[in-house]
Amino acid sequence: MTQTEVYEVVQENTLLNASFWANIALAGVAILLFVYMGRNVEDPRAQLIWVATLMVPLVSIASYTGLASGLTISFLEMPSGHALAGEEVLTMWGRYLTWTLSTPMILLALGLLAGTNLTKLFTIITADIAMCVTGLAAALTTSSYGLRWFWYFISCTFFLVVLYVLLVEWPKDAEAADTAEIFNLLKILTVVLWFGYPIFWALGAEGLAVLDVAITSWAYSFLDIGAKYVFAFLLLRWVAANEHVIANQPAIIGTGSPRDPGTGTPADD
Ligand code: RET
Repeated sequence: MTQTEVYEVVQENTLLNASFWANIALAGVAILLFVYMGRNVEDPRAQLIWVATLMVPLVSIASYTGLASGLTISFLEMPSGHALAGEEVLTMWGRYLTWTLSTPMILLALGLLAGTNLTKLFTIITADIAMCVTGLAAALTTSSYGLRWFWYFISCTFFLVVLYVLLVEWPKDAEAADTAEIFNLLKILTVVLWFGYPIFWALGAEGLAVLDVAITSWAYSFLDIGAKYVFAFLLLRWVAANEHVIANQPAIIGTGSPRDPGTGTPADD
């Protein structure tokens, strides 16, 4: 199918098309709102949280425009064993690709809030990118049904690493950083909503094909609204009001802040 043909299919499926445009509109509003909310943030670390959060709707606009234009959607023939074997199934692979960019931003913002160290941040972000890329591989594999699920399994394994840092490591850090209350709220929101993605993948046309493509797309769009916009709004509102708490955390790497170790008074000897 050519891109124009895919575009026409999207145009004809009103429910699917609406799920894309609703998210484009929402991302536009979110960008303006988040710029406004962070306009007075001055501490470099708090600013980094703000920039990372702002990247989420920016990536989202690109992601949904790719889908709405038919650029990042393909019709793939499912292998034997799949419920729709031999049929061309609409695959929104652009979603998995853009999650590779948006989810690390969410985790960077959360990690900075929790007062993470560089090792944990690196671990969770690499595992998260690997989760998205292997999820993309699961969606694009057409040679073998078993291998589609094997990719899915690999992706879930990376997801477990993400969950471990989120649920075990960062709560301890957040306690020490005095950000436990807001961190725990955002952690629960994130964990609950992120679980929805592999569930809808498994139930949607790419997995067991229990749910129709447009329903799955709306499900992802709703999850996106909570995991991105509600998350980002709560985080930015807190950061704007509690900048000093973030500013007092030790730097992970040089942030340009005068409080960085090494820029203070040299020790007497
Ligand atoms: C896939 C399928 C393979 C198994 C797993 C998945 C997890 C996806 C997640 C996505 C989160 C996306 C967000 C996007 C916001 O922009 C790739 C669906 C584990 C957790 C939060």
